[in-house]
Amino acid sequence: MKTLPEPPAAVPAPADVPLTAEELQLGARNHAMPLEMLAIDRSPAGMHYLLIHFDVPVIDAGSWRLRIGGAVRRPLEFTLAQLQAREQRTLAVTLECAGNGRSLLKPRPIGQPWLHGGVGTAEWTGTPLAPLLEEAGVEPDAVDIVFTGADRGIQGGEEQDYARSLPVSEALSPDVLLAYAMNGAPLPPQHGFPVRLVVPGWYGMASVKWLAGIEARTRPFTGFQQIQSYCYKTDETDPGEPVTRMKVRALMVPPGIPDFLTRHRLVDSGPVLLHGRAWSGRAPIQRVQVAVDGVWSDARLDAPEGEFAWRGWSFHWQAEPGEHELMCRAVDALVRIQPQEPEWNWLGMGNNAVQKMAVTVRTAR
Ligand SMILES: Nc1nc2c(c(=O)[nH]1)N[C@H]1C(S)=C(S)[C@@H](COP(=O)(O)O)O[C@H]1N2
Ligand SMILES: [Mo]
Repeated sequence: MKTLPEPPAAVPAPADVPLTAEELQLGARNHAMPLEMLAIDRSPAGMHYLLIHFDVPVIDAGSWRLRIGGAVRRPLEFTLAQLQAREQRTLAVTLECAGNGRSLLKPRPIGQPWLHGGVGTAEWTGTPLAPLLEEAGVEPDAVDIVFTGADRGIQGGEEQDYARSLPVSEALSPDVLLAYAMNGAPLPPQHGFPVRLVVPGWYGMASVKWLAGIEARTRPFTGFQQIQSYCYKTDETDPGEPVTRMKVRALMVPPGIPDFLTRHRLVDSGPVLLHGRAWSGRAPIQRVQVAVDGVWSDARLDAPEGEFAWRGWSFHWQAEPGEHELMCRAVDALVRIQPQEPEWNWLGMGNNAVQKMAVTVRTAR
């Protein structure tokens, strides 16, 4: 008789090994935003990054219902048309996966193998969640609102629906949306059709896709995606601090042209406009700086385009022939800065270390 394989550990140990086939499989399913798309303010669906834990559920919009229940005075149920008939709001929101930058850590935590591209900004249209919760009448002793997706799978040996919670006070924020459109079109299947949560300022895991149910709870939610994953853990046994809002970060459009395989950049000498985007989930962007060969200068900031969307920046570089290293970093209004080197943690969360890019400058012909 064959013995079954050992169930996977809740969290696989970080490794120094080359990329595994499993990570490649995840990386191919969940694509990054190509960094040249930092040049446009709104990421088209198809360019916006994707993170899908299990399978994309196929949902019939006609029979879909959203249920609001648990510790509420009046459980409610909505059709898509009923949600669309309510107050409508559109917000430009930068979403970033909490694991963005994971594969730049050494040793490498095993999971979705992001480099820098786990980010995007779209215009999300939907109805604010707060009035719905007020109509349902969340009981005063409720502590968490749990959002459950229609996708189901196994992670850390535990079968689960994808589910995340927000503290009641955060769920009642006027900016949290039940979104049914992305960049003016119905949500594509991969981004949560027919309705997803959008929680501006938070790392992406909070914005539950394929929303099926909303439940008020009088005890803290202890689902896998809440307390096992998405925590800053020092090691396997550390419960860690929960991952919440996005840390401050700037990224740069890679200048010049790439080498196909290595993506190493080749730039013509002379004036080069370096540009990119910067964001923080906690406070407005105050400053962006660019370094050429370790010497930092201030970049110019574009006008802000909404409280929750990334901010454009640019910097004029006089490129001299030779090998150079470019870096960029941002500071937010709470004077949070980016670490020069990654801050390692067990699950590879929130790596907002300064982006570094090697470029070869050739004499312009
Ligand atoms: N139901 C459900 N919601 C989900 C996820 C998921 O796997 N299932 N992934 C989360 C994570 S980790 C991120 S980073 C964002 C990604 O949103 P996007 O794919 O629209 O960019 O969705 C979040 N919402
Ligand atoms: Mo994520």
